[in-house]
Amino acid sequence: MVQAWYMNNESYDKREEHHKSPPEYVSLDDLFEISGVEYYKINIDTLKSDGVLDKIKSDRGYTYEDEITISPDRLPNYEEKLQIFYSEHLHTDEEIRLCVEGSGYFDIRDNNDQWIRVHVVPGDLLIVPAGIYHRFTLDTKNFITARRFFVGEPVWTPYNRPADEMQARKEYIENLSNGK
Ligand code: KMT
Ligand code: NI
Repeated sequence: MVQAWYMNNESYDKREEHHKSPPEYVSLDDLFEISGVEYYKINIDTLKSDGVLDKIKSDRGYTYEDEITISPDRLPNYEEKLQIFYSEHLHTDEEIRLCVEGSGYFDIRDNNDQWIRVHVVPGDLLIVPAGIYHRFTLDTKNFITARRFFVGEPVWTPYNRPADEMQARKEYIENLSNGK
């Protein structure tokens, strides 16, 4: 099951949990309130027939879909890619990921600029809004397969922080303060 918690800010291996002491968990409702990150639970076994994913795709207009596996022996230029994924960045569009195998961490900046670590496992669909600062890493199991969705032709470009002057950033801040 997905879990989210505030990170300690220590610099040891990013693949570890980085819990605070004592741990400080964040509910999915609170996660949405303070960051705009949305979560859906998908049943991987019935995904083709139960219509849940299909409804999300049609409601939100996701027309593009592919799959990415991140592991030392499955992803070309693995080290370089992981470094890019883990550099704090934003996108001009939503980042939509459904974990279908393995696991990993999406780190999300909350409305006080604190890191929340979201541990995704199979069945977890995360929608990271345009303009939010975030990053991704594998956990100590070093393996994830995720489906990626997009509205129209995909643009995966990361804009590293600082990107405060970007329109997507400004709109994100505006939407968050309006509770959208
Ligand atoms: C990204 O953009 O951060 C990625 O595609 C990596 C995460 S997908 C499990
Ligand atoms: Ni990203």
